[in-house]
Order: sequence, then structure tokens, then C-alpha cells
Amino acid sequence: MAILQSSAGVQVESIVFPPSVKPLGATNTFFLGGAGVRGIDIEGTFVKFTGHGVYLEDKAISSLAIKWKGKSVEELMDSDEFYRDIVIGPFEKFARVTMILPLTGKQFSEKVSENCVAIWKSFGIYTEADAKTIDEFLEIFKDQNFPPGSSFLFKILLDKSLMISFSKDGGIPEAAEAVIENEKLGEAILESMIGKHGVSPATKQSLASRLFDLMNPKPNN
Ligand code: HCC
Repeated sequence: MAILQSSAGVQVESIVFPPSVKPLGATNTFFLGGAGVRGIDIEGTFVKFTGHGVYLEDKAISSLAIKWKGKSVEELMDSDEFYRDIVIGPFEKFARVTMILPLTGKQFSEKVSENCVAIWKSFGIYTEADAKTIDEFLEIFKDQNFPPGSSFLFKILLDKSLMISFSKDGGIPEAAEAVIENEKLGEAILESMIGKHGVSPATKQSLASRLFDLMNPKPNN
């Protein structure tokens, strides 16, 4: 689809999110749905820790368009349901989290786990099996260090399993670090980034504006 190929990438601080990527194990490229910074307010200063990019399979556009074509960027941005549809839609998703500041695997994975558990509890679906999955998740990141420019890559497959890989730069590594079969973790991680209480409002805004353009192409574009 020409419109997807012609769309630009996004730069977040010094991190470049290219307009498309081919995740590990994928036969087709995924397009950049949106990207933005994730910061934390520390004593009144917004400290930028990571850049998040969310990539989607091309068929996400026609799937999301059924409900969301014709809605304004503001309507999309204000709709929890729109982001929920991105998280649970019947297409594969790929998220890249790139360090702006150095983080340890422990710091990162504990923060993400905390958010995922809170999401499951808010949905009333947190189980003992999920607690085991979280232990498995924490184990994968343990003893790892992530300097600026390095990335965590999360691919959420159609069967909802989660493929995790690490990259020293922004590129796609040769092999996955781990595959987690729990069908809830991938969606929870994505939900924690761009869902109702998502940690990256900038990524949500970028998704709304880019997906708007893709769902409502201008005639001469
Ligand atoms: C998520 C996904 C990504 C992040 C998150 C939750 C993230 C974390 C950054 O928080 C971070 C910053 C400072 C810390 C620990 C983690 O990008 O001390 O669901």
C-alpha cells in the first residue's frame, strides 16, 4: 500500500523510529502507528527515560477503519476504546522501547510488571498463572543492562503469545530472547503503554494523528 510506504518516520529525542520495520519472524513489514517519549515527573522535572514506537501489521488500518474512519484526531485521542481496539485488534503488533537514559533490566521489568498487574486487577482477571508469568518476565530481564540507544522489542503474535528480544541499537536482532506463551502479557504490556492509563501519552497522540491520516487518505496524496 503506497500510502503506508510513503509515510514518514518519527524522531523522539535522538531516537529514530523508521516508518516501517520487519520484526523477527514476520514475512511482511509493519508500519509505524505512532511513537513518542515516556517520561517521569521527578520533583517537578519531566525526565525523559525511553522512546516508544508502536508498529502494526498493514491490515490494522482496514480493521480499525470499520469503527474509527471519519472520527477526528481529537475524538480518537479522547477514546479509550480506540486504543483498546489497537491493543486487542486481530493483527500483529510490535513495540520498540529505546533507552534515552540508561536503565537496568530490573528497573524496567519491575515497572512494567507493576503496571501489568494493576491492569489485570482493574479488569478483575489477575490469576496465579499470571503471577508465574510475571516471575518468568522478570527473570528474562534480570542481570541485563540497557545503555542509551539500546532497545527492548516486543512482538505480539496473532495467537497472543509474546516474543521478547533485545537490541543494542535500534535494529532487529537475529534471535528472540524469549517467547512467553501466556496470552495476556503482550496485550497488558501494550495496554500499559498506550491504554487508558498508558505511560506514554505522546505515543497515544502520535497514534491518533498518524492512524487518522492512514484511515482518511487525502484524494491527491
Ligand atoms: C511500561 C512500558 C515501558 C515503560 C514503563 C511501563 C518504560 C519505563 C521506564 O514504565 C522506566 C523509567 C524509570 C525507571 C524504570 C522504568 O519505558 O526507574 O508498561
